[in-house]
Amino acid sequence: MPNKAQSGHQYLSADHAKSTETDQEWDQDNQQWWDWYMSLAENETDENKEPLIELPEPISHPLPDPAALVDELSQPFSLSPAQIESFRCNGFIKLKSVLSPGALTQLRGELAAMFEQESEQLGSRFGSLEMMWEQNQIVRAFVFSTRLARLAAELLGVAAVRLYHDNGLSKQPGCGRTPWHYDDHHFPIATHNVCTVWIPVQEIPAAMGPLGFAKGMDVLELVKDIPFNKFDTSYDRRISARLRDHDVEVDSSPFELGEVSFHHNLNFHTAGPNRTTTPRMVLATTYFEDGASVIDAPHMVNGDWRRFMPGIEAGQVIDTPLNPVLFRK
Ligand SMILES: O=C(O)CCC(=O)C(=O)O
Ligand SMILES: [Fe+2]
Repeated sequence: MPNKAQSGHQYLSADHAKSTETDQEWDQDNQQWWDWYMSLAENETDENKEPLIELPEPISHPLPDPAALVDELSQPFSLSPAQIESFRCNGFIKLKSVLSPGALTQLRGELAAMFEQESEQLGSRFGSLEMMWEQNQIVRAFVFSTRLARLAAELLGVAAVRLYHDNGLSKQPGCGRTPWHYDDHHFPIATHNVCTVWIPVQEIPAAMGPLGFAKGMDVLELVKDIPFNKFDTSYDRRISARLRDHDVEVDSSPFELGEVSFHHNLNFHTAGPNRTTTPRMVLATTYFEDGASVIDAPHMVNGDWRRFMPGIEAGQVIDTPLNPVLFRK
């Protein structure tokens, strides 16, 4: 049994477990990647003994009719110059009332049904499903939403964005923290014009583990000497300590229903544990600037990236049918 300080070992293949190197590509699936990755988060052992907070089922709002859903997902949501400036300066933005309660109730139903099939195996883990849009028309409508893709393009200040992948994330009741990280470490895309929209499909009170963002595009510079460690929680712990030592502000505020966040791939973020009885379900969709290529040397932290960009090799421009342009000015 690996000890706590070596928690990552048990999730790695024999090949990965035998050295501290991270340059070899990931050799398991995306769910296995998340199981490994979540083991790199430091958790309070005392907190985990407290009972979970009992929450009522999320409210079911009346579903929109299909035409209303299409309309909602395609209408522009207007951003002020101050909001764009805030995203570029802080590396993230939270926007309220981007999606209606009914549309989110509908999306929650679809995600819940997909996770339901897995829930026995999921227990208190961090469930991840991706490329759902290939199979589910409602998820596809959200992933292909021009309202959301336009927001991504306007925040990044680019003419066109493509899809990297969708990601259904269910932080199950009792699941621990998400380790501090920045997504440029995860995505093998050779540009900084990348962002992710994180769409909660129920309210996320503090006890359910909202995504928490470190403010400032300069945070990476502040922590870049801290080495990533694939076996233990040291990276997470040291980033946390560094942010504290430098009084970096962290926004871990709750999410209302209808509120979404966009985070840049250089933004450092984390999430608290889910100490409630309700799974914390979200849809996260990642966009990148049209014209970007795969990095020259993909590595284990890039996970199952070949599944998201089939047939494309290191260094090549990303233009597969699974990475369509979702918005062009
Ligand atoms: O949902 C979480 O806890 C983490 C999600 C995340 O890191 C992301 O969407 O970039
Ligand atoms: Fe992330």
